[in-house]
Amino acid sequence: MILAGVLAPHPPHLVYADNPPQNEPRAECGWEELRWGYERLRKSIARRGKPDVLIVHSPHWRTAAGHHFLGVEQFKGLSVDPVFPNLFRFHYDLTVDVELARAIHDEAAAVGLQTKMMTNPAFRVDYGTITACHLARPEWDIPIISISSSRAYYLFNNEVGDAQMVALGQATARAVEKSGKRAVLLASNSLSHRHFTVEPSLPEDMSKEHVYHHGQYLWDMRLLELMRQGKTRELVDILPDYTEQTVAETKEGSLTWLLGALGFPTYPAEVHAYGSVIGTGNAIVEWDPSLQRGEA
Ligand code: 2X7
Ligand code: FE2
Repeated sequence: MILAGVLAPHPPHLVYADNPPQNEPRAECGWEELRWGYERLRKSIARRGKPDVLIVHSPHWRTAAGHHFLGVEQFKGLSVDPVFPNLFRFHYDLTVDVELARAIHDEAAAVGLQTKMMTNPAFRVDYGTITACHLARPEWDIPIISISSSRAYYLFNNEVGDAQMVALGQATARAVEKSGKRAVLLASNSLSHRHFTVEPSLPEDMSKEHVYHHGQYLWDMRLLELMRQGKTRELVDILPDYTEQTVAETKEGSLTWLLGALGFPTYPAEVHAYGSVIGTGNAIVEWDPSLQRGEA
């Protein structure tokens, strides 16, 4: 079953400011609202017991053709953010639930999506995967599945991209149900994405952090309000325009995948936090499917 669905943004700044032993750079503080939001998320999920697997869709593993899945049981290495190598140099050692990854792959292929298992053991796992998984569960004590972002939005258009991601989400949900495992789904994308092009000399200087543009802030609030009201079909209807107007990271498809997997929730989502990182909009939002099932 899907234990929780989460919009789990991945600015490396949040890991940097948390100072985990795996990350080389050290920070004084920073982006507390978002980091405390992740704390609230972790507590909320913990109340439902230990998940069996985290399934993440990442905007920073970009594959030229189709949807790819990590397909090796263990990955160990150093992940460096190419734009912020001063903030994120993270030593990871993670396990993958290859059996369930393959089951999602097969469900997706069966409905005509182009798919591939990634079986190169020397592959370097991207920071969108690592950051979202780390912030959702810093213990790294359960296996993960990572799904790449295809180029459908760019090669065709936002509507085609969203349609593919709904199908991929539905395939993910079918495979999870058949497996009997308790999965947490992480859509690793930020929201609005116009941002500053110059970093302050002290990256965690919060006197320099703010929303980049009021127009894109209003768009983010509109989206979050629809989530809070359980109007996710309406949300997906306006998503192509939202993505265009705010240069949003929803163009990588993670949020649409999540809503497809959750079957377009009509129950309210819990917004644990909203905050800006170098001007981008980031929200930590949780859907608890037991509300739909009437268990809560
Ligand atoms: O990848 C990101 C992001 N999505 C948002 C903010 C800052 C950095 O990296
Ligand atoms: Fe990003």
